[in-house]
Amino acid sequence: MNLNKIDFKFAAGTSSQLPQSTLPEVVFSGRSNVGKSSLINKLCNRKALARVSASPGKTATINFFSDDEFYLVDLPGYGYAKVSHSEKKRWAELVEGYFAQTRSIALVVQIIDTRHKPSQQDMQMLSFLEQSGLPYITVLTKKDKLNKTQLAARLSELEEELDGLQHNKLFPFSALSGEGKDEILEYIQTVLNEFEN
Ligand SMILES: Nc1nc2c(ncn2[C@@H]2O[C@H](COP(=O)(O)OP(=O)(O)O)[C@@H](O)[C@H]2O)c(=O)[nH]1
Ligand SMILES: [Mg+2]
Repeated sequence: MNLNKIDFKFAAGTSSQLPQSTLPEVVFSGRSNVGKSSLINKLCNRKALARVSASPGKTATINFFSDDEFYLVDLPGYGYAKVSHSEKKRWAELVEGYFAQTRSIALVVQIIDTRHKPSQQDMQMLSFLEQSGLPYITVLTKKDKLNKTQLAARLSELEEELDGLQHNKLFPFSALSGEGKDEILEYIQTVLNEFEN
């Protein structure tokens, strides 16, 4: 994995536009505005590889980035209240279509805001991942918005909120300070190495 070489490759707006899965894929999923683009940019050391937006709900395509060794797959954020019914349907067709295809998914990075109880859609996504048997981790974003005591409290609450999700691995992260970045990158690298063999 050579993150300095990573570049945008293509965007799919419907599942029929999805490119064939020719390389291992690391997939990023989460609610709109959770910090997904900020995480991707930080991991890749780039300012605007994935656009960071203050107005959520704009990314409605699955975006593929690659260094020619693996794909970084950016799913459109869910849970944005202001999108139309037809847009929600398109979102569902696209994301369900992606996971229904035979793809080389090496890892799903599910992203949750450290501060908040996982939403119903977060929980749906996590149970889907659990049942599918896909390898996944959970990144907890915006940890800088909590002090040490609050963070410790949220982490213990999350253990209960995510109870039953046995394989869940939690990675607290801050896009501001970069805390958690090295651990996440190391995990992704290990998974990609194992996936190759
Ligand atoms: N304080 C703080 N703000 C963040 C962090 N990650 C994202 N944000 C902010 O949250 C907003 C949404 O971020 P973005 O990456 O566009 O979220 P996305 O919609 O999930 O891609 C932006 O204003 C970011 O600057 C973080 O770790 N800490
Ligand atoms: Mg985004």
